[in-house]
Amino acid sequence: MTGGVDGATMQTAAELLVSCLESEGVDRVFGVPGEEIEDLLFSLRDSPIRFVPTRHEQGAAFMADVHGRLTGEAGVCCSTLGPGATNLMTGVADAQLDKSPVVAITGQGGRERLHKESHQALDVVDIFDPIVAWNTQIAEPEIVPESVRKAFKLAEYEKPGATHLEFPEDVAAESVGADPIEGRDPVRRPDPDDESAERAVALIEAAERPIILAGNGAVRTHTSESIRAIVDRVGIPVVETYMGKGAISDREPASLMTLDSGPEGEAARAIERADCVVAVGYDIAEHDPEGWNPDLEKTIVHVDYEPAEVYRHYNPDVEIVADVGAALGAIDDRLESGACSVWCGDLHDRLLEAVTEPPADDDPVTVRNALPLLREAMADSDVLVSDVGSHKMAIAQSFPTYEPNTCVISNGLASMGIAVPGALAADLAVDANVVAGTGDGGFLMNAAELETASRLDCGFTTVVFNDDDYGLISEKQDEHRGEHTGTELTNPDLMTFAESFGLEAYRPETWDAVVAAFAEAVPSDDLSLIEIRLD
Ligand SMILES: Cc1ncc(C[n+]2csc(CCOP(=O)(O)OP(=O)(O)O)c2C)c(N)n1
Ligand SMILES: [Mg+2]
Repeated sequence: MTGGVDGATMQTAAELLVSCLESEGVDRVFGVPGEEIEDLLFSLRDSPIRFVPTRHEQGAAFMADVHGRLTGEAGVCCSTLGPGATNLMTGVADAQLDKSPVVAITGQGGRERLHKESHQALDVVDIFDPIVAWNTQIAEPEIVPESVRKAFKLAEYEKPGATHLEFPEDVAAESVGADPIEGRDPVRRPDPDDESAERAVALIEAAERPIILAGNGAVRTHTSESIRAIVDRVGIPVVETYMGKGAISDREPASLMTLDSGPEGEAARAIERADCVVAVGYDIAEHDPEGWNPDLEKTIVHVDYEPAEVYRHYNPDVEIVADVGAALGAIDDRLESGACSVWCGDLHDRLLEAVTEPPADDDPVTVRNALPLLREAMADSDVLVSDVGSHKMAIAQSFPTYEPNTCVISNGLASMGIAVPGALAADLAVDANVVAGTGDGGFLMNAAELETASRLDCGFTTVVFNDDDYGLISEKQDEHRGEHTGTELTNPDLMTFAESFGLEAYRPETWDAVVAAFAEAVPSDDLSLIEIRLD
């Protein structure tokens, strides 16, 4: 039946919303069902898009988050109203602060009951407002196409983030005649202006110890090639934030790995010594510049899609606001070859050697000692998704990364519980082996998603670094007060636990056994769990 806008077929608003998702290229929606999204679920059933029921809305949002981060295309998660929506929030907030494109859809009661106290009804648009880039209620069926297009456009546009659509159940069931609005080519940003590029180059050439600080945006916008071109020609060293890992291969002699890498954070000391910092796609939410610019003495060149945040310790001398790759190209075109002498001596060699050296037989079982063995078992293009805790600091600082987007770390919201659902999403998104590296605390927050993974026939490895503790918090309290409290945990038998989900389970007791477990589990197409009991 036709009769809508320009003769469009009449359908329910839920069917139209699903057509709009199809038009955006969505192939999966992660979520937990509820009565108020019944029309949406049946419309999804009748479409090529797969609805993936998860065990918790937070897991669904983390899956969308990591999908968005790895592909640049918005991941989609959905929930019912009230409790479903509040459960979804942490993963949505993680996407927003980690600048990962996510579209969240929540159901809502019918409009006839939203003006009064009503079962499970919360003002979800209001609650989500501070944690998303854009947010609306789909209050009329006719606005479905514009709402969905806008949600995807704003989620995926640099800098990406989360958007939210609320879909009341009575709207979902109404009949409407409208077609999706097709997305066009991605919006391109202008090239940098000559004056900014020339000023940046003059500052870099005048510096004695310039350095590139590559942030999350450098990975997200695939600028590795442009960074490499500059590095190759002028010999400038590069240090990465945790979320910038892989912006340049850690095999490159110019790489100083991440901030704080090396014994006693030698890489951090290198950036402290630098007199000019070229910050590429650097997000303040990820790493406080006060750490590397405490005395406000550094010259700063800001290269990003957006102007710099106003921040006393990050007040750039020049801001190149443009397409990041084009901005780096403009700098590269103007820099004299060899303009920046390599001033970090053999720091790269020492850093890389320290993190690739396998442990000796009697070395203690620590995350840092296990990482060279894990690195050895993983190909350059395999993906490690880290959880948040003490193990994350070790992974960020000591897991050499050779390609962009192969070490996924949440360092904006830095929420525990991302690794297992994140690894599931990575396993679906990339053609490579995937490993979740997690602490015991974060693991059990979303371990139920192992069932989702097994139902989807995923094949990734979860490595649980088990210290029966919220370890990072103990460490911090010990540093501050010489003692800790409120952090000790007990755990179930993780072997039995993993096996009950149908996983292969390993608890290696020696370094040789760790090597063997990694070698068997990582390339396997089955789900597996390796428990590393820390000393
Ligand atoms: C959702 C959430 N809750 C609390 C915190 C604060 N926090 C940061 S690290 C950490 C401990 C993590 O423990 P575990 O997962 O066992 O990792 P470990 O530090 O032991 O390696 C906590 C509680 C957080 N970042 N996210
Ligand atoms: Mg722990």
